[in-house]
Amino acid sequence: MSYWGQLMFQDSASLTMKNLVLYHNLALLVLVFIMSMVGYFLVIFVFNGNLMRGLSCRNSSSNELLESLWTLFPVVWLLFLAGPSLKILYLMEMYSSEYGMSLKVIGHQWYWSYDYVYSADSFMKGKDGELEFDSYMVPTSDLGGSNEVYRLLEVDSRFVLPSGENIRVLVGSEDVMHCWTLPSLGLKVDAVPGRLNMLTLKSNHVGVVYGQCSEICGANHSFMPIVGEFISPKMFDWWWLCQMS
Ligand SMILES: [Cu+2]
Repeated sequence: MSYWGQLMFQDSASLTMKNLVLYHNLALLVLVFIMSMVGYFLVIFVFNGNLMRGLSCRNSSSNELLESLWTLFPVVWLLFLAGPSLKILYLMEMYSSEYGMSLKVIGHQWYWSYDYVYSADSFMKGKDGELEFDSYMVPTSDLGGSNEVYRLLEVDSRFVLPSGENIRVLVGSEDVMHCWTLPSLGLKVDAVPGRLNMLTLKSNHVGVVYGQCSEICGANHSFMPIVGEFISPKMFDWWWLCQMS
């Protein structure tokens, strides 16, 4: 995470985030086009002496075709942006009926706790059990001088999930509102006390994802990072067996 890297999106690890990045680029393209056009006409009008004095406008007080066009033009652009936006929104909210497993995420002041819950006919059948742990931030003084670790982002226990599988995530809170956010997966879901928010998570890549609580939740709001590891399903089976034994 270099300085310049922080100005851009993280590399996407899920289809949702890939779509979001593409949509961002599309919207930016439209924005640049409109800004250039408006800027161009602004310069023309400011530096054209005749236009400023109203000399060339004298005989052109109305033009119905032009007026219709500049009314329709923004409508077309808005429709152009609305289409893909609604499609991504639909894809993000789409729930898959086939889950390999469920992960319950509970926000606390100021740490996260993870609880693995299995559905009966999951790919983890026969290895049922329960695993629950808390995930605290590692203080800077305990990080050491390594460049491999990120200050205020590392946690003592990461959640581990299989990549390429549909995972149901249930997010809740025990005290105040938190927000479970993983930018590289395009995920952001509020952790609200008294209710469970459900979402589908699927990482197409193997690797580590980082995130932070995104709801101002108290004094140590900045110190409750989220770190997860996505490993291959086979590796996950081994990991799970190690946790159970
Ligand atoms: Cu929080």
